[in-house]
Amino acid sequence: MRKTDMRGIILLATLVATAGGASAQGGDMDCSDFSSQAEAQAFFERAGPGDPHRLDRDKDGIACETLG
Ligand SMILES: [Ca+2]
Repeated sequence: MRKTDMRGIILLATLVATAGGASAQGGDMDCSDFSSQAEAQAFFERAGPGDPHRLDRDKDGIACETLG
């Protein structure tokens, strides 16, 4: 296999992995989908205003207080 072929395969795999991550973020996320509060908080902040995933039910700006 030529080196250029391998680069194409790696690029394709990267694109597929990126698309998979994007579609996962498109679905509704719950606090139980995160392993830590910091992770949930980062996602909550990236998701933008309006709390579309309802990670901050009491609307104090802190997502998933119940996570450690
Ligand atoms: Ca909260």
